[in-house]
Amino acid sequence: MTNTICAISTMVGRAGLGIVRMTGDDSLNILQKVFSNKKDLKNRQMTYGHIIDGDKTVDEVLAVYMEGPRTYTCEDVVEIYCHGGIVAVREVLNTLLKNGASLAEPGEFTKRAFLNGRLDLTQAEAVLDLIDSNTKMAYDNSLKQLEGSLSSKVGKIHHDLITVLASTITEIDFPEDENDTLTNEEKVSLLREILDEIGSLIKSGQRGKVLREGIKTLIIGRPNVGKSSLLNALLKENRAIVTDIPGTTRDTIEETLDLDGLALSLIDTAGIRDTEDQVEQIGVTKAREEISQADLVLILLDGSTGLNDEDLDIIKAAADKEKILIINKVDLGQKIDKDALKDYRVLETSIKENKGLEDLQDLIKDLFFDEKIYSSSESYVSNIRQLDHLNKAYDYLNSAISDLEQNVFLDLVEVDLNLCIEELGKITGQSIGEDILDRIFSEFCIGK
Ligand SMILES: Nc1nc2c(ncn2[C@@H]2O[C@H](COP(=O)(O)OP(=O)(O)OP(=O)(O)O)[C@@H](O)[C@H]2O)c(=O)[nH]1
Ligand SMILES: [Mg+2]
Repeated sequence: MTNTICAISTMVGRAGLGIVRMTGDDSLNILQKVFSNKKDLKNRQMTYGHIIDGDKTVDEVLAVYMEGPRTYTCEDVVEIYCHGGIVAVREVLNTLLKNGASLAEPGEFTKRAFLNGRLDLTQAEAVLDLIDSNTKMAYDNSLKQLEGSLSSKVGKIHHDLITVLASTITEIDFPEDENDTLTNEEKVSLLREILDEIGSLIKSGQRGKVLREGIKTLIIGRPNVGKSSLLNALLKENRAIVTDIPGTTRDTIEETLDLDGLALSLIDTAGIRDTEDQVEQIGVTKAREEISQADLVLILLDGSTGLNDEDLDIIKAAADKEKILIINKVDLGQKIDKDALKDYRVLETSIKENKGLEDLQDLIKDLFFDEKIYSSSESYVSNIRQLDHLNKAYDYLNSAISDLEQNVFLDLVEVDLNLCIEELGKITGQSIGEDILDRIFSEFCIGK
């Protein structure tokens, strides 16, 4: 017997419809208690009626009952399509709670799908990514992962490792029996292939991070160089206040831009200078701190005034960062000696006259985005948890290979291979603890 849980699965707010969902052994029974038209209910068929609480009508709805195991959770599922807004959905939910269902935890529906074997962990995580995606490309990647592209890759690696492990164990247990086992050289060459595959999955993680989280792009520079103007021009809206008074922006402003499927998380900052103004000073400190977190730093310079020490100081602060130097206000003349900046990527713009912005966007795309790679059918490792297990698996495998090459005890090789296999199992969820599972699913929204 599983307990029966329920939740609102749609956004609570002004909307035409809302969906309340329930899963567990008692789902049908509870629906029958609260549904006016229970006699017409049939498996997998939408039925019209009212949700009732005693003699009170709660809402006019469509309800469907789906018998497990061919459902999202593999258990019996009920969905009630009621009116949207904030009242109807809550009232329907309350009625279910009153009649024996309990409130679902975040991600509990998907967790049940995982525990009942319908999804593995990479697929369950893909559900979360799918909901969270804010560009089409991130969405497509999640969809591939949901269909099992990452699981099947990891599964193949897992399978190949077991072959080597089995041969190693046979060799340990029956040292005289040489026919059935792989030679050391054969093992090393197989394991090297597997190591390469894990390595390329790890590399895909960098791209996956960009897809999932976007590129954190910091706009930084002296006061009044046009940082907020750049933010507005890229977003094509007047998001930040622009004036000719230096020190206009005092706090950081963050907005997302979809650059042909690549999410840029743009951050406009307070112009960097020494200032007596306390509020502005906090903004300046914050701007400097943001540099360490950024994936890309756009440093704005004022072409009409030339370079000064403050500019050089800002460039230095972003020394180890991917960056683009933007000489702005070239409509007022260009006094910066570009030779002094020859080590950097430099662009000229006039935000006022809308010049150079296309070039800037193209350059960013070139830097982060290899269209051939992204549009291929490959899927990417998209989260830190998966990447962490892959890195550990890589290290264990590396050490197994060097043990084999140095002809040390096979028992040590066996240990490393086992540890490597265990790490891979954690990616798909075969070998993972309850506490970790709880943590993963707690990131979900309620009702999924
Ligand atoms: N002529 C000219 N003026 C520009 C250009 N870009 C921005 N400006 C003007 O420069 C002034 C400052 O622009 P902002 O975008 O507020 O500058 P900021 O870097 O955000 O300034 P702070 O927030 O004070 O650090 C405004 O009057 C803009 O209209 C440009 O390309 N050419
Ligand atoms: Mg500003």
